[in-house]
Amino acid sequence: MTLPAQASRIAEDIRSMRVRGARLIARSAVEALQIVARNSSAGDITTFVAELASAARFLLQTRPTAVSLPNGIRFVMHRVNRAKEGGASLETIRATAVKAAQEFIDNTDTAIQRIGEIGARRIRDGDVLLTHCNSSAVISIMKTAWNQGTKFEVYVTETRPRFQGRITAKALAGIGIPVTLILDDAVRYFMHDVDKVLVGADAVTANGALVNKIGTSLLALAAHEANVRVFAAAETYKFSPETMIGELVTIEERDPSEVISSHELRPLGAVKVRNPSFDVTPPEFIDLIITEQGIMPPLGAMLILEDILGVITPEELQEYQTKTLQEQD
Ligand code: RUB
Repeated sequence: MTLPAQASRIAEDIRSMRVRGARLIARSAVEALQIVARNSSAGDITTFVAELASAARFLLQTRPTAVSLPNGIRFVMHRVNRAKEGGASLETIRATAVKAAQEFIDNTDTAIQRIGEIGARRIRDGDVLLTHCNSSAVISIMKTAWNQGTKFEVYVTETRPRFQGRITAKALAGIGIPVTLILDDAVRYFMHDVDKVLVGADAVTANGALVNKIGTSLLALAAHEANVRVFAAAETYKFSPETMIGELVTIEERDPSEVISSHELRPLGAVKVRNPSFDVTPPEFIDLIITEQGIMPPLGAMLILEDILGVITPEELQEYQTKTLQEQD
């Protein structure tokens, strides 16, 4: 199956990181699915649903770590399959797909707005904050607090190898927030100045561990040592249902050339380069997770997942997961 040009451009943008950050990745993938549903010329329900499922599989392969992506795709496909099983017509199923996609997309906006409002209450006048990489949820919190008149400053790590910290620094400085850009390696050096660490999330696991940009766990370790609180901002669609049954979140490993060019590497001799893009911060190193439903300790992750899935036992989840995979085949 060939994707409509606009949808395959979105997939390529995600793969090449022109579109990045867990929220935008999910939102864009769901938008691509919406385009496929709108443009499909399938003449029957089976072909239509197979086209959507095939596009879903293609989009799922673009980036492996952001759990928001499969969750967004599931959000649409579940509704499509439910409509199909309920005997709906082709046009009703198409409308269901388009509407579900729009609902998810709208939700990505309302969720970070809400996270901004909830998280802003945790920032006090005079705070020194530290963040890593580039998270729209974190920026939403800082922007909301700043617009409410809270005065604070922010250390931003540059976030090697792709320097997303510069995007964050620019966004915050653009609002007027005092920003200091620091080396990733300097977090422990500066940690004694910091009141709170605030980071985003690519995934939250059932036990409350946080998957985020490589270096987050080191930063959390330094914060733990210095008794500095660590907050993670994560919409509930970043919580991973698979981790309820012991699956691990896949950590994306990107091209070594992001770390060092082959031209610079050659003179070093037989040197291997590794470039994992994310790491896992254990729940013990996270104080609170800020979601659009409220603030909770990491161990509350299970409640969010139970709420999302409407399932409690691992057996039920296993059944859910098998069904989901079948639905996408
Ligand atoms: C981005 C990153 C962000 C999370 C959360 O990594 O790790 O902290 O995705 O972002 P990459 P948001 O640049 O490799 O995609 O809050 O915008 O969803």
